[in-house]
Amino acid sequence: MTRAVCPGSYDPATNGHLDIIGRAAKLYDEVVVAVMINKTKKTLFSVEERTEMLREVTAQWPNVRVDSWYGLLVDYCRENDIQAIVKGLRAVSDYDYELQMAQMNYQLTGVETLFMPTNPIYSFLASSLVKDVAMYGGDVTSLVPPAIKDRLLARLAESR
Ligand code: COD
Repeated sequence: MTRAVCPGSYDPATNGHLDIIGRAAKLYDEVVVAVMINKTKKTLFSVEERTEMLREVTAQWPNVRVDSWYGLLVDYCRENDIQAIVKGLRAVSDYDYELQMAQMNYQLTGVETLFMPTNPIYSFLASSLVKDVAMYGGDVTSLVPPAIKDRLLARLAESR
């Protein structure tokens, strides 16, 4: 069985993330979306909330499951028999850091990283920008799935 992981913070997941996840789901028997826990990073949504939202918006793909993990990504891959890490690349600026991580992960355990060029319609899209636009009243309808838009607007309203 071929198995890949799409790791990220997903705070929250955007249409750019989902494009990569959906494309990976066509290439592998199983794709695990791993919400990585970074205790030093302040997030708008808790890990449970991010996991729950991802489950909802990836339900369309039967071979995609969502999990969360605290620790090294390579350890998650080893424990879950995952052969490949799939990452989306938005621009050359992503490449420097992604290449460094891919090489470090390969050095640690030999796990491969595959880069998938983003669909150009999402190349400007980042969770941080979506939060910013929503916070100042901009329309994020085309940037995130409807269920995530609703949760985002509700969370921002709570924090006002
Ligand atoms: N289009 C296509 N792909 C996109 C888009 C978009 N618009 N936006 C994001 N992506 C892809 C990118 O591949 C990105 O890597 C991934 O989605 C996740 O994005 P984010 O922003 O949710 O997540 P990041 O960048 O904060 O995630 C970084 C990780 C959590 C993956 C990384 O820090 C990690 O692996 N941490 C675990 C600890 C570890 O192993 N550290 C050592 C690393 S060598």
